Amino acid sequence: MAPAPGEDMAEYQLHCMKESGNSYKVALMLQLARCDWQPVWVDYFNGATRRDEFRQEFNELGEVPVLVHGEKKLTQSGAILTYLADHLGKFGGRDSDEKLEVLRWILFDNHKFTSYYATLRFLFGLQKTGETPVTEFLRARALAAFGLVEKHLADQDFLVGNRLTIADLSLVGYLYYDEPTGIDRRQFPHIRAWADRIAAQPGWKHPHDLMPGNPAG
Ligand SMILES: N[C@@H](CCC(=O)N[C@@H](CS)C(=O)NCC(=O)O)C(=O)O
Repeated sequence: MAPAPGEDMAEYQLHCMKESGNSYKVALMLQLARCDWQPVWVDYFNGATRRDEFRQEFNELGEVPVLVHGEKKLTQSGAILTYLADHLGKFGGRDSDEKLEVLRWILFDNHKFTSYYATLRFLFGLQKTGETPVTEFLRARALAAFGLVEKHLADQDFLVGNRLTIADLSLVGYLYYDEPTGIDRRQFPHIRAWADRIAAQPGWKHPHDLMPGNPAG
């Protein structure tokens, strides 16, 4: 919930909900960087992001996450993570080559890793559509993307530069949720070890412990 007028506001407000791995990417960044931030719950499942007021006030694209930082309203988790890495001087690339490498992984994540996997989880795990040609297609695409990341992580602890960056925070966004997807993640031991490595970072929290769900339960 947004703070009432006059109530103390944190430096950053993250419009989000606990089911959203895209929001979690930003929540985890704020958490690991020990920022002064607060979540603001968005009633996504009752269509809040589709309403004109949300689109006019927060995001013309009709999506969470939205990060409010003073006068700035930022959207797209990859853009927000890049802004925070630059602003905070944390978890970004150390030079222009690393920055490009981080961007490359974030683009891959948004196009092929999160996008297929999160849509599969939404349909199969949350909406419980059962198996359909769409879920089969998404699973095949997600498995291909997982395979590429598994190979990359076979001989390195993190995606870029052997240290935690916003590329890791972006790709790992959906990997702590338990809803069924029909993908057995035990097939991907390097991805599992990498997600555990991120979960071992000081201050790490599960998405459900960082962001609110429906207060009505
Ligand atoms: N590429 C975007 C994806 C954001 C996104 O898809 N957000 C979902 C929730 S996880 C959403 O708000 N969807 C609303 C809709 O599609 O109507 C990002 O990384 O921020």
